Amino acid sequence: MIDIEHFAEKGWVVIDFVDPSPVLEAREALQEELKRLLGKEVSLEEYHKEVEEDLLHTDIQTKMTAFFREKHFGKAIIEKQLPLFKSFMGLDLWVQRNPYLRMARPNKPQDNIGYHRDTFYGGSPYELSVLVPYVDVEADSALQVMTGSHTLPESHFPTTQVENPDAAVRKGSSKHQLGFLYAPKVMEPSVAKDMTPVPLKVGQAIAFSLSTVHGSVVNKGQFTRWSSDIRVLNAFAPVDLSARPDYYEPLSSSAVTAQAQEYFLASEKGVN
Ligand SMILES: O=C(O)CCC(=O)C(=O)O
Ligand SMILES: [Fe+2]
Repeated sequence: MIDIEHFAEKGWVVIDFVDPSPVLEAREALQEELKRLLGKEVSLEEYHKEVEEDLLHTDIQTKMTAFFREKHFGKAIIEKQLPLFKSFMGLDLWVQRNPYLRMARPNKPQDNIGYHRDTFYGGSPYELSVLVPYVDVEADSALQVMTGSHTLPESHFPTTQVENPDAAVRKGSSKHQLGFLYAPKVMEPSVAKDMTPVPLKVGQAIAFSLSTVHGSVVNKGQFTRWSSDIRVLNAFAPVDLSARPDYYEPLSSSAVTAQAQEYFLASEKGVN
């Protein structure tokens, strides 16, 4: 079960998956695809030793992301944990269609998007980010979160919007399409002291509200961090998705919702 009190108090919670098998399958498949792209066996953890150059790294991340999305690993992973998510956020759920695949090499700040709240960019606190690692992640490599930040108002966190100092991140560029922001809203440096790293093992995830401050500035560990953050939303949450109509796909329905949908589908078709 998800520790609901922990989430309520802190705005984030570590989840032990009830069925880690789809995570292990995704890990295996990523490993195989990486071997195919590099033409040799390189572990996910040691990837940075093989690919130091940024343009090549971005090209590989682009290809690995396309592969991850084609295989629908994100939905498969969340689907196998449905009992957990249903008790946490309801019976009628949607899951993100095209999650990002993040690859953060050690000592490469340019592989990270820094501290932020997704509410800065139009995300809703009704949306949950479920960050799933494909390698074991120790504290010095881990995503960091600010405990208790989830219920603080936007006015509590002043930001300065800048053009990304990384010239590879521009509107429409490859890195932009990988989830890097071309005009990030930069938080004050003082937030760093309130950030806590959350180590994770393969088969675990960290779930947090999109209003929780989170992020990472640089992977200070020894291994490349591979993860995907998969959004989950209650289908009836008051979130305006008109600007991103294809962002979510259906994941689960309550018994009554499923029958109501059949009724409306039949009515549309003019069946009587
Ligand atoms: O994995 C990361 O570095 C960032 C993830 C993130 O920003 C998110 O899940 O919203
Ligand atoms: Fe984020």
